[in-house]
Amino acid sequence: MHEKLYQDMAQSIIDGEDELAAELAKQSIDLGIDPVEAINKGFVVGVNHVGDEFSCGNAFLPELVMAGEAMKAAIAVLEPEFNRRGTKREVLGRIVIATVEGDIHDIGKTLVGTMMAAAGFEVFDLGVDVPISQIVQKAREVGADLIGVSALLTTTMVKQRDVVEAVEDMGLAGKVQVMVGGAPVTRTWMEEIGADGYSEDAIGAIAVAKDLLGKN
Ligand code: B1M
Repeated sequence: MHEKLYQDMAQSIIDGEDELAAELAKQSIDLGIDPVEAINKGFVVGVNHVGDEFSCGNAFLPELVMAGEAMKAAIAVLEPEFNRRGTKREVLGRIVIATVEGDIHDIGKTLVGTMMAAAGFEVFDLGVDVPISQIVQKAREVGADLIGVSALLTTTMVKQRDVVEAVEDMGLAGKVQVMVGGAPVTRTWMEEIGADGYSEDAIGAIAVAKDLLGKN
């Protein structure tokens, strides 16, 4: 069901057509499709294709930029739908979320933040390319339970380790737990750097955060 729509969604990202991507996102809402399905079966297929072509040298930076913009346009349309479908009850916990210093990839991080907010977390999204000290200071300021750090580059993953160390250095260990994610990040990496939680996708991030806070 909806296979053609999912294919069109993927193609709109490959072609970098932001208006079309937004229109297809709207169509999916009108059809009652779960926004998570629309993203995973449609738009993400397209952006992964562009990423693969980029790594083989068949696509270049402008294509990557356009695919990113089209993804953002689609997610902007789907965002209110996450909130509408969310089951907001009591606040489950507070999370400061950011993409680490040196890294400007924001689509996955924003998606994780949006979905966690829809699931009942209070989310402080600091954006991209955020210095470690700023992340940890914000967590202290708002009394966060969790810090969530995203990294999309093998060269910026190491900054996640710096976050874990900064949490310890600032005396927040035991008070603030650190979750890591992003395309190159793995459970092994999480264990290696001593982080508390890892998820490969946004849905999983909600479950991990609930687990860490004993809210499952
Ligand atoms: Co970038 N880029 N990029 N890029 N880019 C990748 C990551 C790359 C894998 C492409 C490739 O070569 N195949 C490659 C990294 C290689 C590596 O390090 N191993 C790469 C590169 C090289 C670069 C540049 C260096 C290119 C250049 O300038 N020569 C440059 C870096 C700039 C910088 O950051 N300093 C760059 C730039 C860009 C754009 C700006 C053009 C654009 C980003 C636009 C934006 O974000 N506004 C872009 C894009 C679009 C990509 C790809 C194609 C797609 C990323 C994306 O948005 N995916 C990407 C290839 C790929 O990943 N397939 C690529 C969709 C998104 C929903 O998934 O972000 O993985 P993702 O998030 C997922 C999960 O990872 C997880 O949940 C999310 C939802 O399911 N998750 C978490 C994420 N954060 C989490 C946190 C959690 C838990 C789960 O807890 C806290």
